[in-house]
Amino acid sequence: MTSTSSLPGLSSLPRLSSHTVPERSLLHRRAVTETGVVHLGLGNFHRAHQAVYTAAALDHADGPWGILGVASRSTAVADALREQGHRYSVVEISPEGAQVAVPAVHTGALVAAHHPDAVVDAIAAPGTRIVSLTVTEHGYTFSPRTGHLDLDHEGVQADLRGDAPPRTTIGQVVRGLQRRLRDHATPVTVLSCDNLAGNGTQTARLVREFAEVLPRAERDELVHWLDEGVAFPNTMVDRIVPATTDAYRTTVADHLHVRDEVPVAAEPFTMWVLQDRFAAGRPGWEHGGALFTDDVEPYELLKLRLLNGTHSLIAYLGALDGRATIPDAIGRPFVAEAAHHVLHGDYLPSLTVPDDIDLDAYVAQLFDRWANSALGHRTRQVGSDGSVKLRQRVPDPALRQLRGGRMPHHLALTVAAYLCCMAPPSGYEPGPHAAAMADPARGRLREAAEHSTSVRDFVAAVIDEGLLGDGLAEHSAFTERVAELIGVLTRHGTAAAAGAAAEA
Ligand code: CS2
Repeated sequence: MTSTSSLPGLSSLPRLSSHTVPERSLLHRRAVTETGVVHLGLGNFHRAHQAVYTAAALDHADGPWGILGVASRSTAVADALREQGHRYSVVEISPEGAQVAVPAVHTGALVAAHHPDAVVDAIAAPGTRIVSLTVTEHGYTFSPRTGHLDLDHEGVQADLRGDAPPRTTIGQVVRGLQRRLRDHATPVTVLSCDNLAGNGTQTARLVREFAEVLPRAERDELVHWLDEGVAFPNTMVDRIVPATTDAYRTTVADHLHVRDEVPVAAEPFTMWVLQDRFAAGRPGWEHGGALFTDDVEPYELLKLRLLNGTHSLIAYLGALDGRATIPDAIGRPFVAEAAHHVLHGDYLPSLTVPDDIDLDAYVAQLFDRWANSALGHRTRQVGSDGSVKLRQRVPDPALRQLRGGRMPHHLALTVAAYLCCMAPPSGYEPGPHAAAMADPARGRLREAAEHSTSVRDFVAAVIDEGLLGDGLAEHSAFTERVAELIGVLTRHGTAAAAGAAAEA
């Protein structure tokens, strides 16, 4: 979420623009005019990740890789980018200090909710070679229970009716592809850059599921063309990117002597691993350090489980312990210990570590990254949307342990702490950081809690309803363990619950 500045001191500075940006801070110097990428999800992550790799590619060689950024609803970033000639700064924050750079790769910015037709037009434009996505787990409109396209979702239903421009991401992609097929059938790549396991494969499946329920006259040719003309590579993306605050606007002002309303902050670490399956070419992202490989899955699972999965536990325990930020949370010895346990004991056994990864160094680096206090990454940011995030992180490793006869105590603790943040049992006060977490399932979870006669019933109800997919319902011991840990947590506190998970 990016809000605009409230700092009066900055108003006397010139606004960041193509004229005021100091040359030394540009990541590449030649102006990019041709738009080859339509990016859905103009949030901070995209601007600190893909855009920076694209700047490195364009610094190496010119190409038609300008990016049209599409925000879904929020106007703040798109408006500011237009006012700033599509320039913004990336503030790289490490304990040693800040560095500021400007990736000038965007050729346009629009808001889908205001110009829904323009999104379809852009995806269908012959010059578009890549449609990339960072719409968060929540943006894929899959049913948490089945993982399939949620045909009960109002937005999906409206987009399938097709009597108005599409509003969901999958609807926009399919309607854009449909138009593309009708107008010229030039191949294109749809590139998911979200934290979903097999993100390309999942996106291809959701797109196909949408196409398959269209009326027959629209369906057959489109489904065929999805196989022939559209590529959906898998990718692993990694960079910790917090929400923008005034502190980062001040840092930009100090470094560049301009006012940037929409800078993004990011840690120094960045990683991108992609399958090299593009239907219409791609930027030379390897010049920014991206790794191309046929087998992305081991990297994806490594990151999704060790980083994201552990991150969730740190965020929920930390928030319940009154910690506003991830560095504050991991600074609590019992949280750090629980993070070690979940990472080594519950997530690691479910992975094959890629040959080129030095596991000890990777794990040590994760703990350093979480401890980056200058970054101020918030527990409430990582804890938001748990109902869609945990579905990607917890069930597979948990089922693997349970089927092997072992209880994944720290995955149970992750779910227990999440449920305490969302729908606390009466008498337990989870505090402001938990209350600030946004989650589409919060209302549903609260209702389930109100209709349950015990914590055990509540946990059983949410697991049976498919909050974590449909496999865990068979393992009542997991439900029991989550309920027990909620009991310890609400009666004796978060440290005691972590202790109970570790002792078992
Ligand atoms: C975090 C991620 O919010 C979350 O769920 O785990 O956003 C994480 O910071 C990024 O995936 C890091 O690459």
